[in-house]
Amino acid sequence: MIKKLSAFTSILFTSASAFAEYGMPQAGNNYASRVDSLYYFLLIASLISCILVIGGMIFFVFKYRRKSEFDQTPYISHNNTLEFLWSFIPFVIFMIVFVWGFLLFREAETAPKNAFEIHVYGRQWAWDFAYKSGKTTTNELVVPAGRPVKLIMTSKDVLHSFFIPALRIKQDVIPGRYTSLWFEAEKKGEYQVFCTEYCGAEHSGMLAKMKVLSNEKFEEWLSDDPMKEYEGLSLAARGEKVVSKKACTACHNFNADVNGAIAPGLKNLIGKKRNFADGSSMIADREYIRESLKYPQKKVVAAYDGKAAMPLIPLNEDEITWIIEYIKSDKD
Ligand code: HEC
Ligand SMILES: [Cu+2]
Repeated sequence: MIKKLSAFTSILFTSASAFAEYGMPQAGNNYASRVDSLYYFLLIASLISCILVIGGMIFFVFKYRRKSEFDQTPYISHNNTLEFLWSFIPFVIFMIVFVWGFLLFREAETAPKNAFEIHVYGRQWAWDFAYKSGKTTTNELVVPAGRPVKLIMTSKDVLHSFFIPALRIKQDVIPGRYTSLWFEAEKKGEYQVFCTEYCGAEHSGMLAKMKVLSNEKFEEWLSDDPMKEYEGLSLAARGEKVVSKKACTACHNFNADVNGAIAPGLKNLIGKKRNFADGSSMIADREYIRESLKYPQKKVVAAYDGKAAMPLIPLNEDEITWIIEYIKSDKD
């Protein structure tokens, strides 16, 4: 008996955990759990109404079906009590959902005054982050745990949308205007960030990681020497690191010299002839690469006129040198 019971409970637990996989993604803070509660309330309320309405329909179809030729439909004009109940009860449920949703929405919309601010730029197809200390990252949002964080966001090209499923928040990122998003991450760890507004060919690759660190670790990270990760590397190897960190590789293939679907292949670019959209042409040199990075729209390669544009990605002089060395280097 006890054996059977424990077998039964273990089946119950495994199916419950299997069900959890189809349920909500992990909740990174208390706000996320409260959004889930509202969702479950809606789910259960809908399930109960669904059973009542469809069950009632099936019941009446059977009970009042025409049993003989002489069956007559009874004449019913109305029923005050019933009509009141089936209007008033849904009204109460709707009002609960509205007020509950409104309170959560208002909380998500009003950032505390002392929030730690981080600038976010969406671009085809990466997320750039800029901290007030001057630190910048791409596709890596590092935040302190247990401290309100406010993201001030804009787009460098088209419409994007910043979505952190674990925190149950998302917000459109719009060219030519600022939008914001705030949250307080409670649990340390790594979370996925998505772009949820279709923004072109590589939209599905527009992913970022959010790293939640303890406050001390975060302060340490923020004041870290940005050159540390390049120590001991050749200039070309640093360039390779930069182009992958800045997500140039979302558009360019650095190991091929043929034109890709989205952007030119950049292998052995120096010394190659380039034709531009304005009809001019030149032999690519260092100066041209530098100009392509600093003023991407100045010379547009003819084959890509009117297609995905090269975005302006902030790079310092060191990084530009490394990228040029990387483009020049042998890659086989
Ligand atoms: C959204 C896609 C995209 C991203 C990201 C991107 N580029 Fe480009 N890039 C282009 C396109 C399209 C062109 C061709 C049109 C033009 O010349 O402006 C181009 C042109 C260039 C050129 C001139 C190429 C030639 O064949 O003449 C260089 C050099 C270049 N990009 C380097 C980079 C580097 C380095 C990065 C990262 C810091 C980068 N690009 C990021 C799309 C992109
Ligand atoms: Cu996007």
